[in-house]
Formats: sequence, C-alpha cells, structure tokens
Amino acid sequence: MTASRRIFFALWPDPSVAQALDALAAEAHTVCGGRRMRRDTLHLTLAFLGDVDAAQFGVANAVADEVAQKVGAGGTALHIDRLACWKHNHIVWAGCDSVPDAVVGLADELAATLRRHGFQLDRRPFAAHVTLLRNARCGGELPPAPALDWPVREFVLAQSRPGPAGARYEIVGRWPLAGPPLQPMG
Ligand code: 2AM
Repeated sequence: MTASRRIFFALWPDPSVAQALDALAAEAHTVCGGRRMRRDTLHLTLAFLGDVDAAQFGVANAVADEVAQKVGAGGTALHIDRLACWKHNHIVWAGCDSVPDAVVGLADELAATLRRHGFQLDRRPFAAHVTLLRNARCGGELPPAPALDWPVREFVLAQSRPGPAGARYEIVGRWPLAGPPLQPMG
C-alpha cells in the first residue's frame, strides 16, 4: 500500500489571533454547543487536496513555490467580522464580510495551478471561513460579530492526522507572500 497523507493549503493565525478566535468559539459554544476546535488547529483553508501520495506531495510543494513567486506582493490582512452557523453541516464559523482580493486571488491561483498539475479539487467556490465548532445547533442568537484583524504574511501546507480527539494538524510547509519560499518541511 502506498503511504498517503491528507493535506490542504491554509492561512494559519498567529498565537494572538488564534487566542481571539478561540475565545469567540468559547462564547459561541455557550449558545450552540457542539465540539470546539482545538486552538492550535484553527485555520482558514485555501485549497483542500485530500489524500496524496509522495509524488503528489512533491508536486503540491512545487505548486506552492510557483504560486508564491507569482502572487508574492507583500502581505494583507483579514478583517474577521462575521460569526455564523451553517445549518447544512452544523458548523459555526468566523469569516469576513469582505474577503481581501489578495486572499481570493491566492486561493484562486492555488486552485488553478493545482488543477493544471492534475489535482481534482472540490468544484464549490472558495468560501473563506474558520471552523470554530462542529456538530453545533444553529438557531440560537450568536454572540455579537467580532472585530479582529488577522495579518496575513504567508500561506502554509498542512497535514491532517486523525486522532481519537479529532484531527490534529501539522504544518509541513510555509511560503511567505513576498520573496523566495522558505524551505518546505516534512
Ligand atoms: P471545514 O472546516 O469546513 O470542514 C481540513 O479538513 C480542512 O479542509 C478544514 O478546513 C475543512 O473544512 C477543509 N475541507 C475538508 N474537506 C474539504 C473539501 N472536500 N473541500 C474543501 N475543503 C475541505
């Protein structure tokens, strides 16, 4: 059997933003219940690749190098000002009323480049969100919308490892949004 890993590209908050998102999750949990995501797993997915083998993992890293060179025009910031619950999948999430063009452009460029290299991605349009709670009850009055600035200076490749207490994520590559890529790990 070929070893495979489940991977995705994402924006990862720095510890202070993760802490603020985690506090928001705690507040929402009092209304909606469900399962809180661990603070160190909070992220915003840019492109989900699913299970890949070693060769595809190498291609994914090469794609990231290519995209980072192409879009490398400095960082941006996400203004997290939405808290909502999706009824269809019982997820409480945080997001932005207006997603910066730089982030939409990065997600689109990753998707297009991955597809060009043979990856089959979800056809649904990019929906920028940070999952805070799973198995939540929608319908109650959510806490007030947050006002949280999330500086975005890089994107990452993350690997999901299933565990008894839910998936754990490990960052296996980082690409700054300006300049040459850092050395991928893993
Ligand atoms: P979710 O939080 O909305 O479930 C790791 O699983 C990350 O990839 C999560 O952010 C998850 O989104 C996202 N993800 C899982 N399956 C996906 C899919 N088929 N298409 C897009 N994103 C997916």
